[in-house]
Amino acid sequence: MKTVITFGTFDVFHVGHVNLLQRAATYGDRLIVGVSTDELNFSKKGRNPVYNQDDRMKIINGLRYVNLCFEEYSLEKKREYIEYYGADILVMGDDWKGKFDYLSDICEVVYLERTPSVSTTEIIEVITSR
Ligand code: C2G
Repeated sequence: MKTVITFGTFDVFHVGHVNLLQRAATYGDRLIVGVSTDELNFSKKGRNPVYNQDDRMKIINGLRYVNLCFEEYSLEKKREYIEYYGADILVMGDDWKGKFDYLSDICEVVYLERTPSVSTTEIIEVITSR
């Protein structure tokens, strides 16, 4: 059985997130998703997500091609998470291209093309400008 793992904030869940998760799931038999905590997101982006981590986890957990999700507390803990969940493949969007190649000693690392023209930041801009 092959386990796929991916990570993300998935704030203001949109079609780019769905496309990524759906394609990630096709790389194995089960898909595990690490969802960034609010605190991790604040430290990365300097703002809180629009949806809090419990709601973001609930949304990801509700997708039929996601088997399990957990809170990602630190970007530096990827190796631990991959080993803990026994993941065979790490899938990330290509905005992270090359960034996780150092993990290829313990799993296959795959970068998928991002869905063009959709992002949480843009959605927030559109809504706030109305
Ligand atoms: N994504 C995509 N197409 C978009 C927007 C996002 O394919 N138009 C993908 C990203 O490449 C990522 C996933 O959806 O693989 C989640 O995106 P974000 O929530 O923006 O993830 P990020 O904040 O980059 O967190 O440890 C890594 C981080 O947790 C990733």
